[in-house]
Amino acid sequence: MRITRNRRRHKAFLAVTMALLGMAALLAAGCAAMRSDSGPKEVYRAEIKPLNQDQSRSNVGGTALFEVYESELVVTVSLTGAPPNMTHMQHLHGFTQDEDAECPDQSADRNNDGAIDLLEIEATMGRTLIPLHDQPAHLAIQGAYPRADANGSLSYSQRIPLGQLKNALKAKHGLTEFDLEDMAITIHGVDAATPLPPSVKSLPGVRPQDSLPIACGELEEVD
Ligand SMILES: [Cu+2]
Repeated sequence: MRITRNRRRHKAFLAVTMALLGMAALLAAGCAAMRSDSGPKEVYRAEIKPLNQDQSRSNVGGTALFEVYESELVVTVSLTGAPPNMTHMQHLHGFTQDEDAECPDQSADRNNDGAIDLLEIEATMGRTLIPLHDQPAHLAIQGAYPRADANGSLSYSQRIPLGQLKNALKAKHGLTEFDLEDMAITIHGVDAATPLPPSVKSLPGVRPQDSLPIACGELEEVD
């Protein structure tokens, strides 16, 4: 009697265990499938290094990550050493023809005033393509850019609708090939009180202190 009951219990226990194991296996398989479906299709990374250190008197560094999903581009920038307590313009720069944007070296300072200004970076980086603020797909230079805290740390994260972004790039710049590998990111802006030579050029209506490039990074695809 007792043995039979125990055996029955044991059988029931086995059945429940097998069912649970089966469910666990199904769940694991499901999760793995979901992960591979929802992960980024491509990932690009830029190592950000300082520019114009004589003017910025700072050592800006960090990384920018660009994750391309089916319908979104997710951008994450994290920096340290930026001029503190101020917003910093940041953009993806590039050429509209098939040409690789490169961060400039000191030879980009064509007028030899000691600073590589916004117009001088165009020779190696092309034009401003994508502003990394709160509405990048609008492509307007104006927007809410991230702010460096009192320690000079800056972090930015934005999900950009990819279809809208590509359409805007095509309409505004005639860009038909969207290739992040050919782009480079710049961070701009020194303290408003920073003395700059009058020859430092900027955009109309933008203080040269706000547009001076202070860091740059070239995008590389991550395998
Ligand atoms: Cu820029």
